[in-house]
Amino acid sequence: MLTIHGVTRSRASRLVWLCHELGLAFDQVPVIQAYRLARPEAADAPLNTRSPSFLALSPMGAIPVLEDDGLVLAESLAGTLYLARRYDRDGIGPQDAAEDALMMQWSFYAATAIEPDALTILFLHGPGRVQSGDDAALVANAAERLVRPLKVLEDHLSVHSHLTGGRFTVADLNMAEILRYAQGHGELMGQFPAVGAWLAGCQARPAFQAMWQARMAEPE
Ligand SMILES: N[C@@H](CCC(=O)N[C@@H](CS)C(=O)NCC(=O)O)C(=O)O
Repeated sequence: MLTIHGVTRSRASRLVWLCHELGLAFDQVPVIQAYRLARPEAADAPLNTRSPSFLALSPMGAIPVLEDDGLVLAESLAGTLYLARRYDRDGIGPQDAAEDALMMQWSFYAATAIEPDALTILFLHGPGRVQSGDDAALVANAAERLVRPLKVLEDHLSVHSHLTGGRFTVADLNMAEILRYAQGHGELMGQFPAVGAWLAGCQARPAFQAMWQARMAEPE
């Protein structure tokens, strides 16, 4: 049995979505981010990323952690790429080494060229958030830096239905979950209609919806 350590309101969403795509049953241990707790070290604090028992499993001290038959993976994208390869269904995983490389390429591009600035937008640009001048400048810089990778995606998705292989794969899932962080920036995303249409298609999938329902059911 697979175990996902981490609440769904975290990067664990990637693993939860993929397990639904692949039809995989999993246990979920609701480890929460320490920064969301007032006193994560308190004896009565819920299991969190600073809890000794969690740190014993993963010294990196972040969620999600995926466990499968003794294998422990503490990077979300290592987890999704592993699951797609090991338990492929409907070609969500790679069919050969070249596809494998392309799926890694898009996933690493998402994590390096997009995720840091997209997270800035998620944390500082949310609806109803009062923005100080400093925050507004950080968001503007992040949005400006995202134009280049989003243009790369826009050009690609204007001529391809998906990132690779002409079908929905783990590369689309990894990219979509990372791009979601910037989705609240309508002015930025509105410049890239092909990206918007592709993202809407990813998020319309029943497996995404199942993950989203679980995520919304968790306390904020
Ligand atoms: N690169 C890591 C990042 C993991 C990460 O930063 N996770 C956040 C939650 S989404 C976390 O656990 N933060 C709490 C903490 O660092 O204590 C991955 O993709 O798995």
